Amino acid sequence: MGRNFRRAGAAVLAALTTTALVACSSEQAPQAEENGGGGDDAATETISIGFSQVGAESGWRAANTKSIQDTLTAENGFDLKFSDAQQKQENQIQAIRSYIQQGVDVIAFSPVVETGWDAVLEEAKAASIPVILTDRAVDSEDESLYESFIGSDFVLEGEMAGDWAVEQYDGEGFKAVELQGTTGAAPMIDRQQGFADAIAGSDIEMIDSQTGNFTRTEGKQVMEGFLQKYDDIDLVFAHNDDMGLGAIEAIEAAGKVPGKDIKIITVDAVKDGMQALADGKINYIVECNPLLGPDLAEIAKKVVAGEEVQKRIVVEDQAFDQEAAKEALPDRQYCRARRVVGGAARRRARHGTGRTDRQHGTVQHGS
Ligand code: GYE
Repeated sequence: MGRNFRRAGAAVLAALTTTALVACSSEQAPQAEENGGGGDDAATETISIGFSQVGAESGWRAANTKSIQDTLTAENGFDLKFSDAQQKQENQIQAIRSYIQQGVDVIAFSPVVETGWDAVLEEAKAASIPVILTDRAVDSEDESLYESFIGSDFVLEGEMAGDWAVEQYDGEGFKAVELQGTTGAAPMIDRQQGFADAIAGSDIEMIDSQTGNFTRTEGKQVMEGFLQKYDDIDLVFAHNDDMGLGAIEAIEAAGKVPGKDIKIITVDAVKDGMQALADGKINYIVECNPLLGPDLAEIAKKVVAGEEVQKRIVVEDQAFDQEAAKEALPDRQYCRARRVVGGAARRRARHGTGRTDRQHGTVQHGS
C-alpha cells in the first residue's frame, strides 16, 4: 500500500510545476537565509519539533542526521528534540509517544520499516500534532495521518541500478547476488523491486539475496557467506554503499578483485562509496540524497502556519560511473541545486530521455 500510495501521490503531483530549490551543504542551509536573518520578525515563533531518527547505521544516515541538526536550529526558529532509535521500531514509537506527551508543535520521523504505524499516528492526530515523514514511507492507507512525505523514489533508484547492469553486462550470463537493506524498510523493498524489474528479460540471474541491514559489518558477513556458497558470482547489487564496502572487504579476503572479478553496484553515493568507485572497486553508484533538513524545515513552517503542503515531495537523484565519481569527488560535500518534482512527471521525463540525460540532467554536484 505504501508503494501504491507513492504511485498515486506521484500521479496527483504530475500536474504540479517543478520547483527549484537549493539544498546547500551543512555549513549554510537555505533556511538560515530565509528565516534566520533579522530575528525581529514578529511572525517568527519558535517551532518545537520532535524528530525520531532510524539510527546511525550508515554514512548516509550520518549525513542525513547532520543535515537535520544543522537546519532545525534555534537560529532558524526551531527547538529540535532529536532521538536515535537504533534501528528499532519500538524505540521510534516510544519517542513519538513522548513527543506527543511533551506537546511539540510538529513530529517528524524516518520510519525504520513501512508497517505498523497507524496506532501511534492516530494518537498524534488525536492530539492535533502534525506529522511529517522524511526519507522512508509508511504503508498507512489513511493519508490524513501525516502531512507530507519527503524522500527519494527508491523504486527508481533500483531501476537505475538495474538498467545500468543490463546495459553493461547483458549477454554475458552474469550471476548476481543482492545485499538487501533492513528487512521491511521502504528502500529495501523498493530498490529490490526496481532492480528486479530492470533486469527481467536480460540474462542477468539473481541467484541469492539476503539482508545486510544497511551496515558495513553485516554486508561483509553476508558476502562472506555468499562467497563460500558460490564460486561463480559476477555481480553484487548492494542496497547501500556501506554494505558494498563490506562486500569489497569480503571479496578481497577471498582473493578476488572487487570491480573486476566481481562487479559491484550500490546506492547512496556517500563519500567512501564514491572513493571506492573512483578507485575502481565499485562499478556504479545510484545516488540517494540525504540532505532533507531544508525541505523538512520548510514544510514544518508551512504546516505550523496552516498553509497547504505537498503530500509527496520526491527528491531527485543522479548516478555515477567511475569517470563521474572522479570528477565529483574533490569537492563533494552534498552541496548542489536540486529539483523537487512530482514522481510521475519525473518518470515521464525519464522515459523520454536517455540515460545520459538522466545522469547529467538537471542536478549538479560539487562546490
Ligand atoms: O540508503 C541507507 C540508510 O533510508 C534511504 O538508509 C535511506 C537508507 C540509505 O541506512 O544507507
